[in-house]
Amino acid sequence: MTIQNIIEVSAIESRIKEIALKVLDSKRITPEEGVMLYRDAETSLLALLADQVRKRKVGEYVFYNRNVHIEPTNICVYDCKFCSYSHHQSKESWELTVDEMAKTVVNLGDDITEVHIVGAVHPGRDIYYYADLVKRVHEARPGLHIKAYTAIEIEYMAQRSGLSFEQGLQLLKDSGLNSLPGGGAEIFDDKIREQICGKKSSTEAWLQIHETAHKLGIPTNATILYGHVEQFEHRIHHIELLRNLQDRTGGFNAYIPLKFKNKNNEMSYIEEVSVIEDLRNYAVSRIYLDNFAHIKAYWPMIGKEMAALSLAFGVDDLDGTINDSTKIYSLAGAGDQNPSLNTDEIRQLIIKAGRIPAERDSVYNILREG
Ligand code: V47
Ligand code: SF4
Repeated sequence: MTIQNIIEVSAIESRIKEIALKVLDSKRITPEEGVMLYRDAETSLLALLADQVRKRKVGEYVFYNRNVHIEPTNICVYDCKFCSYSHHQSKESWELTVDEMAKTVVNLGDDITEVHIVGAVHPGRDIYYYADLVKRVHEARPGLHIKAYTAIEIEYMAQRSGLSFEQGLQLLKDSGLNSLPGGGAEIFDDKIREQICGKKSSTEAWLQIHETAHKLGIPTNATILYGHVEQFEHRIHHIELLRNLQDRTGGFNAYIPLKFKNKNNEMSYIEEVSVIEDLRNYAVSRIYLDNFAHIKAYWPMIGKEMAALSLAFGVDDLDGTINDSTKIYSLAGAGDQNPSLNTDEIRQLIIKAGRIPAERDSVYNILREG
């Protein structure tokens, strides 16, 4: 090592130390500092800092809920390069009828508290179709929380029906919709977005739909699709926009990093990032998003072992006990091909990690502790 190298290394170490002290002192870090953490911080330090932030937010609780996923169709007007799910890739088209979906809900066990409805963007369906679906689900099980439709689906259905985002969201809310999932955010940098999903909604539209939802009293989640062609700067830019919006509205419940999976899609030539990178990404997200209450690990995507590990890197929420209907990830090569964990298995996983299981409803009220 040259003297120049030694001076540079020690300058980086002292900057990282300054950032760490800021985090421990509950101070907000800047985008530049976020990038430095991604690039230069030791993994053990990231774990320690993320754990501190997590403790301040939720203590020792790890949340889970009882939910099911319904995917209405895989027929899509878009053709995102990372997608293994739409009919363009799977070469098989399918769509469920409203009757079929309502029947699924009628047959659910009494313990299920949430239904998550997300699918592809069907060219033939307008907002009245989707409002009717929500209404039928609500009528079938009035107590069930309906988390439905990504901003991408909402943009298309509202525009197709000649409604503004606000009018469309209000119609869905009046029909029984309770919250929006976080999908479709992908990556907010315009150039990378153009590269991986050029035709679909812009960053601006995604943020506008979530801001409008918050204004109407509809809470939402946020995601990122990471681990493909983006750089650390793009991930920070993404969470910076989310942090700014959350400062204005407070309407986000949880942030869910989604790791790019490379099977059966047009981006299969890209190698998936390592599990260490996944853990580092959870940690930096937890540290950076100081105004988000929850960081969620989507275990059907990363597998049960990784989900357990993620709890040491800032994660406090394991998505619910999902039935086997989630095709978005199994088709893209996710570890758990039949993603189902019963509540006892989830609770055991949390207890083994030294934390307190907390069954929650969809807005994080605790229904059962321990
Ligand atoms: O937006 C698609 C992602 C998302 C791939 O809000 C892929 O609680 C990885 O948003 N590799 C939809 N990811 C799912 C989603 C979600 C999931 C769980 C919980 C919540 C919530 C929301 O799935 C898409 C896209 O980013 N996705 N293909 C792939 N190959
Ligand atoms: Fe369609 Fe969603 Fe797949 Fe894009 S990611 S092609 S919008 S189903």
